[in-house]
Amino acid sequence: MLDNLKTNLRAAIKKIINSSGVDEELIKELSKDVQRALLQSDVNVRFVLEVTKKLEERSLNETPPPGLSRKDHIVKILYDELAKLLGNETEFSFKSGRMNKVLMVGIQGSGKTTVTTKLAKFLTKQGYKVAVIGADTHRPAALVQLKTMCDKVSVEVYGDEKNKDSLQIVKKGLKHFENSNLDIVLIDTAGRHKKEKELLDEMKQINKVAEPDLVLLVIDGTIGQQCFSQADAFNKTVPIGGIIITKLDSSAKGGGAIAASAATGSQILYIGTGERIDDLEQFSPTRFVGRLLGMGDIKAVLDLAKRLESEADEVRLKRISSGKMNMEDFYYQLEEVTKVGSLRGFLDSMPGFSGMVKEDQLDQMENRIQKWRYIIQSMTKKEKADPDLLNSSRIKRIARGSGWPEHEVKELVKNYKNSKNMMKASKGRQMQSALRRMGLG
Ligand SMILES: Nc1nc2c(ncn2[C@@H]2O[C@H](COP(=O)(O)OP(=O)(O)O)[C@@H](O)[C@H]2O)c(=O)[nH]1
Ligand SMILES: [Mg+2]
Repeated sequence: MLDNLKTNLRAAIKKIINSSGVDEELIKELSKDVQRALLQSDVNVRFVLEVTKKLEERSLNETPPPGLSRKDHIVKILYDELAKLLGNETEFSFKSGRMNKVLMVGIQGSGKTTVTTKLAKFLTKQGYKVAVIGADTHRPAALVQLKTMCDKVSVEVYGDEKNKDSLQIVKKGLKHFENSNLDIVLIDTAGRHKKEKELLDEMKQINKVAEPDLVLLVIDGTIGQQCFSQADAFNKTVPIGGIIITKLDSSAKGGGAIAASAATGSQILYIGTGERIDDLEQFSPTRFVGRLLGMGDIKAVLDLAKRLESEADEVRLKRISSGKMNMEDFYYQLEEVTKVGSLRGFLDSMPGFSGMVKEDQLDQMENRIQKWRYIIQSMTKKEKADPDLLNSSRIKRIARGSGWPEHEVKELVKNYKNSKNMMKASKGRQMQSALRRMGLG
């Protein structure tokens, strides 16, 4: 699957790994290689440029965490940016204790019926009780195809060859399964329409009748970046809850298909990778990119990066607790607070903050942190490392840069100093226990 893309990306990485040193020229070359690889896989030009611009910028400007080589850091950046291109990392979860209705939509030949049977098996294996409704009334053989395949995995199919009214079939099918204690019912629909509008109209009606919990759009991956407009057209008619891209085994345009689908904002939930019933995979952007780049190489790098990040945290904590906190550390603490989201618990045990904040002031506090974030971001590296440099002319500049008045900058500096002094007085004990309680220390 996506063999060309895989080969080209890996070749690009190899060039970096085998180079004697990293310089701007090499990064530009990597960027060009990646561009070529993605374009050949039919990824939209705009996405390609976004990815490689980020890749160049970050590779040139970011300092790798101590201990991680510049080369490995660049590979990690490439991995990050590609994964970002392919969408978010969420999973759909079926509600327990009732029948979840899943409507399969897509144009004829996209692979709906095939995916329906694949999914029936996949979900059955996961322990769900699954059944299928065959509502493709346009193709006489459709029901036979569905029944033959579902029989093999002991999944019941409801259908009626003589009935040409797909809405009625859906209604009757849902009634038929009403008391069967099902977890999931998959509804396979038709796609044989001369005009796109007719298909979309029928989808709208079926959607109304079925009231599905999840609408899955099945798209043929061989159409590449055109997936975007197709998904968009469907999405305007029925709210698409997830996308399945098929035929990735036989498509050179798979990369483009995945990127374009992700760009619609809908989650890609599964991919089809062959004609056999087991050729279905749950989709995860990071796992997918990992495999694309050769997980063997990349996983070690990622593990190392993660470990180094946490080691860097330790060094920081030591610095904070010995009273040597700088503005960067202060910023880091603010970030941790918002990341973890338990502002209350954190503030209660932060010297310099506790007592200052009452319950009803929490919102205000969050606004203040946001403000401080902008202000700190307007400081130079030097100023962050040594906030004692902040004289009135620097404060004036920072105020202008951040868009906040000078007294706000001064307020931040005052709080920073308070926090630093108290941290020193308590030898960081309070800070550490707060972090530990949140599983950070
Ligand atoms: N190579 C390949 N072929 C597929 C895949 N999924 C479906 N097909 C083929 O695509 C054709 C149309 O599939 P079908 O399920 O009938 O599409 P529908 O009209 O949307 O129901 C069939 O010949 C399938 O075998 C896939 O992941 N890989
Ligand atoms: Mg079909």
